Amino acid sequence: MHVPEAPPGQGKRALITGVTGQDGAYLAELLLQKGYEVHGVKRRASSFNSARIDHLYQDPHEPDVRFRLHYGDMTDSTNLIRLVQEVQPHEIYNLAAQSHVQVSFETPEYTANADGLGTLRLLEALRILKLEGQTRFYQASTSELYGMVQAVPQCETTPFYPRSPYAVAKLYAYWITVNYREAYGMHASNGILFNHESPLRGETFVTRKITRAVAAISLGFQERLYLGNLDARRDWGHARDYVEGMWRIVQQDQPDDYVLATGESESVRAFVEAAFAVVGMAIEWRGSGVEERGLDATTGRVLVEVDPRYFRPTEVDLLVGDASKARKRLGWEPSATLPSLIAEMVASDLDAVRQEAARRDRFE
Ligand code: NDP
Ligand code: GDR
Repeated sequence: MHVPEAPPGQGKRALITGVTGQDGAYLAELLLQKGYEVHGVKRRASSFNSARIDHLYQDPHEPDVRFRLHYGDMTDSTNLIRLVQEVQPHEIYNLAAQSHVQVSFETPEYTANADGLGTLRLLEALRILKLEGQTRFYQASTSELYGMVQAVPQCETTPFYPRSPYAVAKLYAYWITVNYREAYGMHASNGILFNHESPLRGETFVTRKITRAVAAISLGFQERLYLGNLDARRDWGHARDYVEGMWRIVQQDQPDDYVLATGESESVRAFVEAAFAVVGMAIEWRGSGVEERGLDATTGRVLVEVDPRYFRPTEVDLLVGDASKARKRLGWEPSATLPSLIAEMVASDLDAVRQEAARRDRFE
């Protein structure tokens, strides 16, 4: 008789910090599909902040609920200890962070607290509760650790040179994860993830800012898009592929650190061109530096302008990752291409802008 295989997560509990963010939403969905009981940590906010995970919501009064939300904050040790004690997770995915590089220059102390010390608090919670031998730990590390270009493509052995308070905080988180692995034998791993995007990407990161603007401009609801450094190059993948990589890292017998990246790098300028091309608009660039403008090639209208407000005090010029180790050991491959990612994001923002317009019309 054929006995169907149990899903890999059946009987397992996962705790996700940052569940309301882009990656938290995709990861929660993935782990639920894999049969896990998923516990997410969300912050209290004065308005709803759960739009990305509302489709996963289950009424806690129903039987067999597998998705639960808990209030929490990475700056509150007592809260984290209590949550870990309550949930007794088999796996923790630490995704919570003040994740905006430019904002970290404005809020450096808070960023260090949430992103750096927050990671320590979770690791200590595991030790205090004597779960260090049982609970596996994933730390959301970042290609921002490489910062100032030392070598390309960047891999697990490339030296770090962080270039923002965010990256410095994440450097602490990276090393404290390694240290707890070595000191206490914890199954604690870092995923060094290069930029990954999706229709759920926060609206102030450059890709989503561009795709939203392209949608609004092409439908006549926005005049112009203001950007900072057009020359920065990034290795952009799809968040859905990257959360699968996170899960695979945690499933390995031995904890370790892995780069996840596509191996391709493009400039912000090229991303702008590709996004406008999705709506049939071609961009012609004129001028240079702060004088650079992106013109509609057909009408000559200025669509893109440089605003130095978006320049960073220290910039990361070039990121391109080498994910050979992940490919070999985890069997991980990114499935999305940059053109398919951009097309998906623009299509989703066109829908969103149309819906907003329809809503506005109803109220007028
Ligand atoms: P988001 O900014 O979309 O999500 C961050 C999450 O962290 C949100 O749920 C946010 O809550 C929560 N959060 C922020 N501060 C706190 C706090 N003090 N206590 C509890 N929760 C908090 O980020 P992404 O989903 O894009 O990224 C996930 C993680 O991966 C982050 O740690 C990021 O730094 C890292 N990373 C991201 C990459 C990317 O390209 N996306 C690449 C490499 C690493 P709220 O919704 O309330 O704001
Ligand atoms: P990044 O992402 O800093 O790489 O961090 P972001 O999209 O903010 O910037 C990418 C590059 O675009 C340039 N840029 C602009 N950026 C923003 N946000 N807004 C603009 O108007 C603009 N114009 C040009 C930036 O200078 C930069 O060079 C993201 C975050 O998700 C981090 O949490 C994560 O760790 C890294 O990716 C990997």
